Amino acid sequence: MTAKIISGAEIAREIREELKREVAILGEKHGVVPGLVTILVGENPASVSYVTAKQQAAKALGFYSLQVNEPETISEENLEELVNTYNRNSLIHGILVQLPLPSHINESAVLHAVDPRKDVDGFHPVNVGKLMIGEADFIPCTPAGIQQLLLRTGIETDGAEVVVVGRSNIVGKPIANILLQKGKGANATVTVCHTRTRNLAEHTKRADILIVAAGKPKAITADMVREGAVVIDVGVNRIGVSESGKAKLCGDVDFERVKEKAGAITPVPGGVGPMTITMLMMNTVKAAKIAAGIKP
Ligand code: L34
Repeated sequence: MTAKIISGAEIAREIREELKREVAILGEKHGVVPGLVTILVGENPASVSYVTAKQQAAKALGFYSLQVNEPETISEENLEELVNTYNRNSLIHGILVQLPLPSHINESAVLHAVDPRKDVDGFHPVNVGKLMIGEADFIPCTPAGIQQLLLRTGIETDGAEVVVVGRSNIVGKPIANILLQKGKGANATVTVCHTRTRNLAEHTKRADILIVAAGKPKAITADMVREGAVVIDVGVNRIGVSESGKAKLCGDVDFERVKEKAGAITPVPGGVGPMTITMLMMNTVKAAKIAAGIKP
């Protein structure tokens, strides 16, 4: 079998068109302009590229958007004070602090400083807890993007065996939680595997839907995938630089071989990545609506 390629880039474009119309209506009918600030500490090239893409997307949708760059040496206290400035700024509905942060800064202390109502990343404990009980306002962007990919590709999750590889707070844990909730685009039987899982392949081979966020190139090979399975590759590994100077990327899945066996698969780039950015936009529109007392 040769897999259907699930184009995250294409689905992301579709959703952004929908959002663009929604933002226009918000402005005309309610005088509301969604506001997003993205805070970048240091100059990690991957982070620079992601934050730049987030700003471009925000501008293209007609948001009020601010990019704040801070040096690698900023103190935790000053970073938290900066976050507080935007907690108090009524033009800003969404605050994103790009991760990872330098090692001298306590990441969770900074994430906890974000007002949960402006937490468009869905990383604040209040929002993590709400997600767990099926009352989420803001679902973290990467897992939200994965759920949208499945929904919009018409992939049935109800009763499906989903196997997640990776247990990070950004991807593994939230996607597992999302897909086991009651409801549309969920209702799955979820297994979460990680670095201490005894026989990884034994689990992955059972999956109807295999979601890989291992952070390791080619962690999943063809022999680990069931014939016809849906494979979602969350990995974005930088494996060199092309002649044109652009970063060469690969996922966590051995794409060339797995695509001959899977029923559907997401590419890297052009799969989950663009969806992550789009879900940030969706969450920011939602935050703006909630702040204005409009039903989201
Ligand atoms: N706070 N930090 C916070 N929120 C997030 O949701 C993120 N993440 C992860 C890293 N740190 C974060 C992102 O934004 C990963 N991530 C992310 C965002 C976008 C893309 C990949 C990861 C993306 O657009 N990837 C493109 C390729 C981009 C390139 O060429 O570098 C793709 O097609 O996969």
